[in-house]
Amino acid sequence: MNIGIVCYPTYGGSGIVATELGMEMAKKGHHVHFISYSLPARLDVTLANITFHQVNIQEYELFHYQPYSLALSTLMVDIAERYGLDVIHVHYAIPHAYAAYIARQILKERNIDLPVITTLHGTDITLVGKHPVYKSAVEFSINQSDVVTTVSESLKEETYKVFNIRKDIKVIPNFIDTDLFSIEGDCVRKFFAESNEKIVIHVSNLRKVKRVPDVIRIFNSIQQKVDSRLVIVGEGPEWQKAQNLIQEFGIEDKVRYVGKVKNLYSILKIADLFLLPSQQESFGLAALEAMAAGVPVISSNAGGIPEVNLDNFSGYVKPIGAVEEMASAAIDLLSNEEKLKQFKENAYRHSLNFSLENILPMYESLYSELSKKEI
Ligand code: GMT
Repeated sequence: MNIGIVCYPTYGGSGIVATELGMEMAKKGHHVHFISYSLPARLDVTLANITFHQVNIQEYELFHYQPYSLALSTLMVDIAERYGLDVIHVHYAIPHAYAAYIARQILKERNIDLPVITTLHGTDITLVGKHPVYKSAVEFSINQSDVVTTVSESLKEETYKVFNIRKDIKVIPNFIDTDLFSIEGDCVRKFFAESNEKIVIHVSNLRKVKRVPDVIRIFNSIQQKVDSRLVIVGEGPEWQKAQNLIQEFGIEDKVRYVGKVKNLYSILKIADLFLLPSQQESFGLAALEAMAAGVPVISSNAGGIPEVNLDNFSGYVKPIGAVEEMASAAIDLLSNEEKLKQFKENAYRHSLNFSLENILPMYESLYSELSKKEI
């Protein structure tokens, strides 16, 4: 099959899921065409059957905002014609689903049928998509997609609540390549903490929805009771605010900021606990990655997180903003070696439910149904 995948190239979860999905399909012998404004962060272009197509924007002084959707639709049309795409799968509705609708209409005039799958990832519904400036166009393009999927039950419910959707939405949870996370990373542990110290970790794009100041507050309480260090991975606008709090608490020597990392797996492997106190989270891919590395999670109960992190099993799930509750759950877990060992094992075991082998066939059968081709 010839599959088109449209995604954001950044470190955000939607781009990561799209990239991993495309690379797996390529490994199975399908030709996968990635379309984005720059090379997706985790895309390995040295793999066979993968082509990357960059959306090029022509700058013109008349435009205050360059028309990205137009350039994207045009590129989709070109690629569909040139490579005979069987299906196009867009990740994140804005503006990808809208651009796919236009591309499809153009192709129809040329007697080409291009089925469209739209996967909704979270903020394209819960934060950006429902805003009145986008709502009608987002609702329209979701309804025009041949198949719509969400990454959690919670996001599906939210989509029906926010928009007038006339289609069945299919839930296909996010997945991970569990083999990647099974590598040993203990050798780097000594660069992050003393042997008697526990390592607490947070990985995100440090945006407001992640409640990064809560991460610092929770850790501040933890380090008063448990010898520990905090490792922060990622880049984003809330880092400055977090730094101010770190200084205010006087815990600079206990917090290590590493920015974006290539080898996330090996850093996750050295951690004892993952913090995800988000305001909104349709799924929480970062938590799942931690669990696959055998790291329990203390999280909020936002959106789809409770479908990933099981309360009192793979970690603890507390109300959004309940910093002290999260801190005492963390202290309890980190102070009890037996329990911590059990929760690490539970986290890993539960992550296997979201393995590539379990989830990929769901996408494969969608592609096959829509293109009327055997996979
Ligand atoms: O906000 C982010 O973390 C990035 C965002 C994205 O679209 O890239 O993540 C969303 O999609 C991820 C992959 O499906 C989910 O794991 C995240 O929970 C979701 N983020 C939010 O809903 C805030």
